[in-house]
Amino acid sequence: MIYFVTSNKGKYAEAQAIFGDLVQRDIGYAEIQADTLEEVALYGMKEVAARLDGAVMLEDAGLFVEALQGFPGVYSAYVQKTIGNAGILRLMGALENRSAYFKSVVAYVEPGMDAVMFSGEVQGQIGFEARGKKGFGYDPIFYVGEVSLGEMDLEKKNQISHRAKSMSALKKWRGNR
Ligand code: ITT
Repeated sequence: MIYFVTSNKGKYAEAQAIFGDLVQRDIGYAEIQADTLEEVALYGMKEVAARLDGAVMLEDAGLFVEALQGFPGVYSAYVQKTIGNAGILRLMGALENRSAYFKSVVAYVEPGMDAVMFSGEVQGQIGFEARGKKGFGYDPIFYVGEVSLGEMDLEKKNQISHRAKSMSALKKWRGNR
């Protein structure tokens, strides 16, 4: 059994489908202002590992838009809460370069060991409109091919997503020990 510290039910559902034995703990932790998801995840893990006894993981994710020089990146949660998907579509306007990627960094620790981290990315395009009600966050405006992540079932998203990649890498690492 692993504690997954997250406030995000969508993340939890996707991770649970991969691991099968996760327990969601919505206990909150400080997300520092840093340049990389790795720094945010590692710093958060220091706090969380001190508060929970057992195997613990947390994940920091972000959307990186090429034409916006990687924005919202490490600020993705704040931007989603403030301007949201409509705001990103407005910022993009009619820009031709719609390339973007999601990145997920998962940090994992057990008592007596240093934290390990695994990352995953999925390349896609910011659409011209939001489509679909599945998933969460930026899913409706992030397209892989003709389909937005908001239109994909969890199973389909888990075949290609940044999170599926980072978490499968962690799962494999645990299995190989
Ligand atoms: P926790 O930190 O509590 O785990 P959070 O939702 O704040 O939950 P992040 O900081 O990792 O998670 O996520 C940054 C933002 O990016 C947030 O607004 C998410 O909704 C969004 N996001 C993360 N993964 C996503 C995904 O797979 N699809 C769409 N949006 C995603």
